[in-house]
Parts: sequence; structure tokens; C-alpha cells
Amino acid sequence: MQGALLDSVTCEDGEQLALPDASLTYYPAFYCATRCAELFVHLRAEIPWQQDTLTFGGKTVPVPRLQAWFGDSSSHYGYSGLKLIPQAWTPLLAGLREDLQTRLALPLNSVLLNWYRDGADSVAWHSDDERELGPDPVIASLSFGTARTFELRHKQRHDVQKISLGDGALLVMGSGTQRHWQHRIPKQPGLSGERINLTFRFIHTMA
Ligand SMILES: O=C(O)CCC(=O)C(=O)O
Ligand SMILES: [Mn+2]
Repeated sequence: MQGALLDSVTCEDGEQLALPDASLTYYPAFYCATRCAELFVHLRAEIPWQQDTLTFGGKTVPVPRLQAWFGDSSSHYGYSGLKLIPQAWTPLLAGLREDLQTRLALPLNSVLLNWYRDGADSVAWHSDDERELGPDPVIASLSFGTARTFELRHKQRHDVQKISLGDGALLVMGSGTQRHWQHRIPKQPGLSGERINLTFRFIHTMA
């Protein structure tokens, strides 16, 4: 069954969303509108966006969005067979990381950027549960531009919860989120607006 928008309890530092088995904190406007507009323009123009491909069963398909990976030089990451070599922090990305680390008191050493050019772009159901992220990752997800629906599906019960992530929103996927839930950005046919999302992570160096 598709869920309604998640209930929330307002906290001083954001809203703790009522998601069973997981900690999910939502800041509707982590950045103000003027700052968001400026950040969107810079990110769109200055990030070297890549069209990556994935290979499944001998068939190569383009990832349905553009991506980029930045981080400390040790933060090698990958998913579904795709290897991501980190590019060095730009001043703008380093500034966003600093804002998040200060506000959330959380170490973050890398960021995956996604540019959804319109409603035809998407990310399929997945959990960010690769070994390099550790057993219970905390991921800080910043959104800019057109609002898109972020869906979460419980791994056992299969119920779906939805959150609209608008311009300047921060969603902190905390303890339990990756273990018990999958998430996705579904396609939204007819939507022409663009969205840029940044998921800041901490990558552990593997032996
Ligand atoms: O665009 C989003 O809000 C989510 C992106 C995501 O799940 C990812 O980069 O792993
Ligand atoms: Mn993800």
C-alpha cells in the first residue's frame, strides 16, 4: 500500500519523522531560498557531471540521471559494479560539508551528487549498504531545485512511505534506515523541473 506523507514531531533542530525501525530527521529549509538559488546555479554549471552506465546480464544501460563523486582521496566507493574514484573537494562542496558537519556533529568524507534533469530521471529502489559505508551508516541528503518525491519501502513489510524533498531540504538518514528500508526517487512523467541532490557520506577505508 502506498503511504501518505510521513507524520513528524517538531524538534528544535529539525523534525524527527515517524519511520518505524529507523531514525530519519528532516529539515524542510536547511538553506534559505536565496542561497538555494545560488547553489543550484553553481552546482549545475561547475560540477563535471558524468553519464555513467551500468551492466546487467551483459546489457549496458545509462544511469537515468547524471552523477559525480567527490571526497577525501581515500574515499573509494562503488555500487552495482560501478567504481567511483573521488575528485578533490571544490570550495563550494567543502563549504556544504562543513555546514553539515558542524550542524549535525557528524564526520563526512565524501559526497555523491545526482542531477535529475527532469521527471524522466530517477533512482531505482536500493539501500546504501555497501561495506565501505560501515554497518549502520548515517547519510545526509541535501536537495536543491524542483521538489521530488522520495519513497521508502520497508524490507520485510513492504509498506511505502513518502516525503517530498523540496529546494533546500535536508534529510538525515540515520540508524536503521539502510538496514530496514530501501529508498528511491520514482520517475514523474511530465515533470520538467530540474533537481540536484547531494548525499554526504562517511566512507571507511577497507583493509
Ligand atoms: O536523490 C535523492 O534524494 C536520493 C539519491 C540516492 O538515494 C543516492 O544517491 O543514493
Ligand atoms: Mn541512496
